[in-house]
Amino acid sequence: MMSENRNNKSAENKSEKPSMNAFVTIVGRPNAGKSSLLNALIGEKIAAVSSRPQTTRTRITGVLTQDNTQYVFMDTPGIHRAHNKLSQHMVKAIGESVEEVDIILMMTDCTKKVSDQERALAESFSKNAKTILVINKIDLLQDKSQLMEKIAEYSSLREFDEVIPVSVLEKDGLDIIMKAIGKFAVEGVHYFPDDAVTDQPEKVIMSEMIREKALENLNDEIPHGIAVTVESVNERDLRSGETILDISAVIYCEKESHKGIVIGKGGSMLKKIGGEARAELEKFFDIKVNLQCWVKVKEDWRNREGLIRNFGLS
Ligand SMILES: Nc1nc2c(ncn2[C@@H]2O[C@H](COP(=O)(O)OP(=O)(O)OP(=O)(O)O)[C@@H](O)[C@H]2O)c(=O)[nH]1
Ligand SMILES: [Mg+2]
Repeated sequence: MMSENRNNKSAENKSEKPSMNAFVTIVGRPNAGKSSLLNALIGEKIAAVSSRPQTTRTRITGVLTQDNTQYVFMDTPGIHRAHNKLSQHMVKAIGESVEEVDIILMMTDCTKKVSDQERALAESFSKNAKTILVINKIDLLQDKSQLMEKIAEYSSLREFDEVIPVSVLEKDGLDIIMKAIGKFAVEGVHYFPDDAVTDQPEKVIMSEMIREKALENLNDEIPHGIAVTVESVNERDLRSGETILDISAVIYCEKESHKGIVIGKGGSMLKKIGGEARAELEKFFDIKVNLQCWVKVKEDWRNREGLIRNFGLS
């Protein structure tokens, strides 16, 4: 994984304690803040986050090694009713994620009522799993008595081992989550190098960063029909002695009429998306980036298995 090379995080603490691991699957309603939590816990932004529901499309693994324990977090798409073939793959990924895991972290949004999907999800957890209910976005609550109501409401979903109200945005309560997870860690090998943050291929991390910027900048029905692929990544030495990363990406949309919107007047929208993505890529990979984005149309790709597979979404 190249992101390891360009993004070295060295584990300094070698100890005599036994090797431990904790596998944590993060599930819950769309837009609850699951990917935000993943990023916050591992301290690196590897998962796309946006104000739009159904941002995450596949399972994303984040890794954090602290002392003798390796935490492996699996972020999943928000649970929803499948309405196209892509959705079916997303829902399947959630089902597979909760089948045989050690620790399930179910995330909810305290500004929302319990949904039927959340009920069904909570019932589908394996009996042996340790379950942690995380009630997110408490920064949005006006008064704390509402929080008690929410805790009672959500706790009725099932018997959770832990119930933790947090604000991921304000990094409030994250230490309590880590403490709870730490209690459920078991003796076992570290499946990832201790300096790894993810097993996502570098090109996938890049394309997700670009897609996130497209999601945030585009209005209406276009965002969910967007897919991004990174076609090439090349390092080039500049005369100044600096190295630059040339990245070529394609933003796919579903309709010819959407293409013009993604490009924008005089290329303004594409420039904005590309500029924001470049800034984030430079930060993550710690290298100067030259990003070229192209826009192409793949009619109705969310209902075409071959294309879904090509985009790495099945
Ligand atoms: N106010 C507030 N907003 C939050 C908090 N945590 C996350 N958000 C916002 O909620 C939105 C959704 O966050 P995501 O992390 O993408 O949510 P998700 O659960 O991964 O969503 P899907 O991938 O669509 O299932 C983003 O706009 C976040 O900035 C929080 O603690 N408080
Ligand atoms: Mg997400």
